[in-house]
Order: sequence, then structure tokens, then C-alpha cells
Amino acid sequence: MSKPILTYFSSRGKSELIRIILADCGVDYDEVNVGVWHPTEKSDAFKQLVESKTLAFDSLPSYQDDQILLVQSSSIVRYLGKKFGLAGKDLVEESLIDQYYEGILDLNVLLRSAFTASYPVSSEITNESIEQKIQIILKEKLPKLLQFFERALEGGKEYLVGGKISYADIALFYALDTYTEVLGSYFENQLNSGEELKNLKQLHARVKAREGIQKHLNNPNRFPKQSLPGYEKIAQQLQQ
Ligand SMILES: N[C@@H](CCC(=O)N[C@@H](CS)C(=O)NCC(=O)O)C(=O)O
Repeated sequence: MSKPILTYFSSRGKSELIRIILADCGVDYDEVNVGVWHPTEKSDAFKQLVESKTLAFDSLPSYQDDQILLVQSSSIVRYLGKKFGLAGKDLVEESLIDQYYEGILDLNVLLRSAFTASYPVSSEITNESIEQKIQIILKEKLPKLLQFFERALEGGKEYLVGGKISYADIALFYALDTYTEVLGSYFENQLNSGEELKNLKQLHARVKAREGIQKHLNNPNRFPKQSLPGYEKIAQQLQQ
């Protein structure tokens, strides 16, 4: 059996959760990087891939093993979850894990909307200033969404579903970890604010301590955190 191959641009981006899951499962895989992503200037390596017409949507990441060549990051996450026992023991657990994972994708979309709030079109639609919009997202919508996950872990639950780690727990860990890195003290405060997000904080620590994940996080070759346009503006506003 040949080693699986994860192909992506040279960044964390849409591949990092996949890398963390592979690390947790101890999968020995090769990684192919096709240069830094750019909206118009594509690397030769990426162009060649597109020309080969093997990527279902001409997009990366892709994951290839002996059985499949798969794109769409969430499909890859679910595939690995099912293959390596991180997707529940039956249809009910599988569906609940899927449900929480969708909630985490909502969390990502919400955060991204804070970063893109400065696009003129979004303020035209809502008639709110960029500042108002960011405040609403970060001070009202985000805490509310986080509370749903906090509630899901109530009653001393170690993991979201079935008392066993799943890809949704790992995705939740990575979302929390990313926001802590990107939004600095704001998110750290949210996570540490007394009893309010106690369960999330514990889940974050529990998943972070897993051997394979620790190893990945401490790997000096890990791609650095990304700095997207808008981070600075948001960070400034949160200091106010
Ligand atoms: N829904 C897809 C989106 C994938 C996607 O848009 N990937 C970008 C890189 S992050 C890409 O390959 N873009 C192709 C291009 O720029 O031509 C996923 O989650 O995998």
C-alpha cells in the first residue's frame, strides 16, 4: 500500500484541520505543496494539476490514497473520520458528529464575515457601519454560537458525542485554537472567562494534549499562522 498524499498550497488554510486529524491518527503520509495561493497568479505546479483534470473542482486540498482522490476539505475530513474511527459507532452518532461539525463550519463562516465586513457591499446591505458590524459579530453572535458548544458538553462530557473523540471535537479544538492565535487576548479572555466557557476550555486542553496533535503543533516545519486582511482592524476594535 502506497503512502497517502495531501496536496495543498504552502499554508495552513483549508488543509490544517486535515493535517491535525492525520497527525492524531498517526497516518504516515506525504505532503505536496504547490506554492503560495494567489487569486490570479497560479503556480506552474497548480496549473499542471488543473490541466490534468483530476481534481473534481479544480481546487485544493486534495487527498489521495489507494482508494480515492478526493477534494473538498470537509469531505476529506469526513472521509478520514470514517476511515480512522473518529466518526461514531452507528448512524445516530455519525449524524450527531456531522451536525456539530456543521456548527463549527458556521463558526468559521461567522468569523470570516468579521474579516470581510469591511467590503462596501456588506455595509450597504445592512446599513451598519463596519465597526458596528464587527462589534455585533464578535460581541453578540460569536459568544452565542460558542455557548451552544459549551452547552453540548454539559454534564461532564469529555467529548461532543458518545464519550469518544471524533473529528468534530478535533475541528472544535482547531477552531478555538486558531481564534486564540488570530484574535489574541479577546478570544483568550472568552475562553478563560470564569465558568462561562469552562467546558470549551477543557475540551481545548484535552484535545491539545493528545500525542499526535502535540507533535504536530510543535513541529518546527508547521506552516505559520495566517495574517488575512482585516485582522488588524478587528484587533484594534476589540481593544476599545
Ligand atoms: N470548498 C472547497 C474550497 C476549496 C478552495 O477554494 N480552495 C482554494 C485554495 S484555499 C483553491 O484551490 N482555489 C483554486 C484557485 O484559486 O484557482 C474546500 O473546502 O476544499
